[in-house]
Amino acid sequence: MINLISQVKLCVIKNPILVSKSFQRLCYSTIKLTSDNYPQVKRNTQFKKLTSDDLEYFQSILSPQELIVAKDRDDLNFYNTDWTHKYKGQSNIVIKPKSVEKISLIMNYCNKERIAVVPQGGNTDLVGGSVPIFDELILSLSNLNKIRSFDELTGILKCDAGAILEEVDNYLKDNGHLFPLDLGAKGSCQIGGCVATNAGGQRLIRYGSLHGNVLGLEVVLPDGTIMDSMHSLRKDNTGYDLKQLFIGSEGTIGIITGISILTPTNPKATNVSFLAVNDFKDIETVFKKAKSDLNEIMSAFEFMDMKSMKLTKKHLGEVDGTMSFPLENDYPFYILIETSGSNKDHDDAKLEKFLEDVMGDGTVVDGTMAQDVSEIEHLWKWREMIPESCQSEGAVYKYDVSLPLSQLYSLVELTNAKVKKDGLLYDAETNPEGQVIGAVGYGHIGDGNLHLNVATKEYNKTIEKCLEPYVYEAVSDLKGSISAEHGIGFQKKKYLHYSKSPVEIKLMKDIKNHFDPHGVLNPYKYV
Ligand code: FAD
Ligand code: 2HG
Ligand code: ZN
Repeated sequence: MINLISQVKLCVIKNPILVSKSFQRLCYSTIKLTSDNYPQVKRNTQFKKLTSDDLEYFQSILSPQELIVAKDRDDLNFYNTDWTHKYKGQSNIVIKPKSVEKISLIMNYCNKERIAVVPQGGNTDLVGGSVPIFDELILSLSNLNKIRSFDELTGILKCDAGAILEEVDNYLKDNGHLFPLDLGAKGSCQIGGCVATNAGGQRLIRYGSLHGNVLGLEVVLPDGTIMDSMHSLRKDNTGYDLKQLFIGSEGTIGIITGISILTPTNPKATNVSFLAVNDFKDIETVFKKAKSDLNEIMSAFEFMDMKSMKLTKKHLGEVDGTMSFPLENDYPFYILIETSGSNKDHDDAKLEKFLEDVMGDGTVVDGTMAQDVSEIEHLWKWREMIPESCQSEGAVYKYDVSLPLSQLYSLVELTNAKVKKDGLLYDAETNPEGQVIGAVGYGHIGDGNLHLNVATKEYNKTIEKCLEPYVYEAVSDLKGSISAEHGIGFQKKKYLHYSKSPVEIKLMKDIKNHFDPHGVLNPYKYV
């Protein structure tokens, strides 16, 4: 048999670096307050402003490590500012309880006193959901971070909400398993935050969504009641499946404190290939064939466009000049395919045949395959660093949408045309004043999920008005969803109707009012 991989151009990957920690930038002073940027959103006057009595109460139950009170305006910048530096609140207090009971006491008190609370995990949210809008108290889960139990036979893991995804994944790998969710923010995001946003990520195509994998939750309700539903049952048809309501509720109806989740065994063999195609239509062809030929071993199918890779090349070059691009030339589109299975020879043979076919018929015009773990990480890095790279020029407007596959990329083209028509697209010669670098597209093709990122030099109202509601209308016209995985948060609250009917929105409001009649949990967001 011919060695088919030798037909694929293999690049030498030098000095791979691992950046799994989320990107943290330090220039907080230039970020505008959300309340100044969105003056139409008013502080709810029913909410109490914190008094010294409130502080005394918190001090009576919390140790100094569990309570941060700002002495200076900038002390809580990290907690007040979102990952994209688009939203900035003005909270003066962060509470980091070490036990579920303390969270319960705090919520009971805040509910009675009408103190608004924002639950916060790793603060990697991309829709302005994890930071206060005004002076809401920040309740961080980061001190509640233990693995509670793991059963190797069933693969059921129970952990605290504040456990960091990457740490949990490493723990599971040491025990022959892995977390059924993987995403670029794994070094910072928490399991509770992922469940609260129903995060999707790169493994969804293989392991399904958290709605399927989470077996039970422990939740502190807004009045402090603890709902202990930490089941280990794969099958349980006794009435309404209450946990589902909290998965994706973005901290609006309860604080998730514990998670019981089914984890798969860690595949023994993993392969990653990085391919290039000339047309978006070719991605569809490759995907269709991968579904059929790689079938049960396919664990990720991601795409990136040329512009997203150019921004990443520039950013990675600036961050670490040693990161070589996997291919020698530029192409309009790239695909990253990961396979994972239990028999390396079998998987290699399948992948080799697949690559031979798609390169042989000219659908794939260039490609490379990782040869070891560090090369796998290197190839993934070119995908995972895109979100960070897209804002390296200053700012980014992020849209995370579900669309029918055949129309997925048209949204990127429409958006570029719109910013150009509005005179906002930067061009060194014809429009040097333009503030928009460009709209780029990448995402989880296997899930019909496009990430449209509009890279800009700054956040400003002219750009925002050009993009919104334009993008949401276009998504609605294409029968898509305005949020595939990042959620609603503050950014999309007023646009929910593009994806939900009036009846659905009314039911969502009823649910919110049922759990949180005083609206103290994560106000000004979601519904
Ligand atoms: P936070 O950002 O702190 O909070 C998120 C929301 O959940 C907020 O509304 C907050 O109030 C609420 N919340 C947090 N913890 C709790 C809790 N314990 N109980 C109740 N409510 C809570 N998302 C994807 O779906 N797929 C991806 O591939 C993906 N990749 C990303 C890559 C990068 C580089 C970044 C920065 C983000 C990415 N995200 C992705 C966004 C994603 O939503 C988060 O990374 C993750 O799900 C949020 O976890 P967190 O702990 O940081 O939560
Ligand atoms: C990803 O898939 C994340 O990389 C982030 O969901 C996407 O930043 C984005 O828009
Ligand atoms: Zn994503």
